[in-house]
Amino acid sequence: MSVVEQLKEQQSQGLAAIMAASDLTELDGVRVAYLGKKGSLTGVLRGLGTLSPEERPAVGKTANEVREALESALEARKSELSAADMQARISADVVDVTLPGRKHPLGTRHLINRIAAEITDIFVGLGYQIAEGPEVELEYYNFTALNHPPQHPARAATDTFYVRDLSGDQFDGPEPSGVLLRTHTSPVQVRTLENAEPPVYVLAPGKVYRRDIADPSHLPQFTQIEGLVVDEGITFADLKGTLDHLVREIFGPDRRTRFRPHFFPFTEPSAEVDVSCGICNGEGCRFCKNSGWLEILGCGMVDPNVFGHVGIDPERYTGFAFGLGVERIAALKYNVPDLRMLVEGDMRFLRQF
Ligand code: 2NM
Repeated sequence: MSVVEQLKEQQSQGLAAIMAASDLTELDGVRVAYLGKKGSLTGVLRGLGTLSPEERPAVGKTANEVREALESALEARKSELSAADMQARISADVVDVTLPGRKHPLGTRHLINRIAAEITDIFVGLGYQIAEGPEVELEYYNFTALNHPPQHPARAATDTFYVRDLSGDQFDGPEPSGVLLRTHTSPVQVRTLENAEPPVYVLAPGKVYRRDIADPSHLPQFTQIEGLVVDEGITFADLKGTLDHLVREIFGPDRRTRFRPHFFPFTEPSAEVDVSCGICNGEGCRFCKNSGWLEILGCGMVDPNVFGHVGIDPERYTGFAFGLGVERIAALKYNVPDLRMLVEGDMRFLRQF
C-alpha cells in the first residue's frame, strides 16, 4: 500500500471512530490517537523527511487534507456531543412546575396578645399614652411607693419572687430595697409620675409575676393592664364612666357593671368591678355561680400617700387608677374554664380564636 493510500485509509478509519465516539471523553481519545504527539497521522507527517523528493509533495498534500478532514470532523462531533450532554443535564435537573407547592402554615397572634392590643387601642382612642417599664423591679417601686406598709403580706417571699434580698444592706436609693419580679404594672405608673407633670393619662400593659401555684384561676405569670389618670378635678365619676366604656367595648353594649367597695393599699376609696353575666344576663347560672355577676377588675382613687412619694401636690391634683388581668378577661369572654389552657400552647385549642 502506498503512503497516500495508507493516509486515505487512516482518514476513513478516523472519521468512523469520530462518528462512533459516544461522549466527549471518548472523542478526545480519538483525537489523541490520530492527531496527538504520538498519534498515527503525526507519525506519517514526521516520516515525510525520509521520502524521496518526488513523493514528498503528493504525500504532504494528502497528509494535510487528512488532518484537516479529521480536525473538522472532530470539531463537528464535539459540538454535537456537547449539545447532547447539555440536553441530558437539563432533562436530569428538570423541575415539574405542575407539582403542588408546599404549604407554609401561617401563624396568628395569641389570644392574650390580641385582647391586650384591643384594650390598649380603646385607651389610645381616649388619648392615653402607653408606658412600659422593667419586669425586674425594685421593691421600692413595686411596694413602698405604692403605699404598701413594711409588713404587708404581698411583700413576703412566699407571695413575691425576689431576685435579690437587700434588706439590711446599704442601698443608694430612696430606701434599702430588694429586687423582685414585679407583681403588678403599677411601678410603671410610679416611674411615669416621677418624671411627668399632670395631666397624666397613661396605660401600662405587661407581664407580671406572683408566687402562685397554677390552677384554673391562677397563673404565676400573667398579663396585666393598669390605667392611671391624674389631673385637676378628677372624681370617682370619671373612673366609673371610663370603666363602663371599657367594659362595653370589650363585652358589648348590653352588659351592665357593678362597683363593690374593696381595699387596695394604693387607692382610697377602692372598688372591685363586676360585669353582668353574659350567659344568663344576670339571672344567675353555673358560670356566674348564681350571682349574675363576674368579677373583672379592681380600681380606686389614687391614695394621697402615693402622690407624696412622687412629688405631686394632692391638694391640687386627684386621680384614679385601675388594673385588670388579661387572661381573666379572655377566659370570661370566651368561657375558657381554666386559665392554664391559655398558656399551654396546644394549637388545637388556640386555633379557635
Ligand atoms: C389595681 C387596682 C387599683 C393602681 C394604682 C396605681 C397607682 F400607681 F396609681 F398607684 N396603679 N394602678 C391600681 C389601683 C391597680 O389593680 C387591680
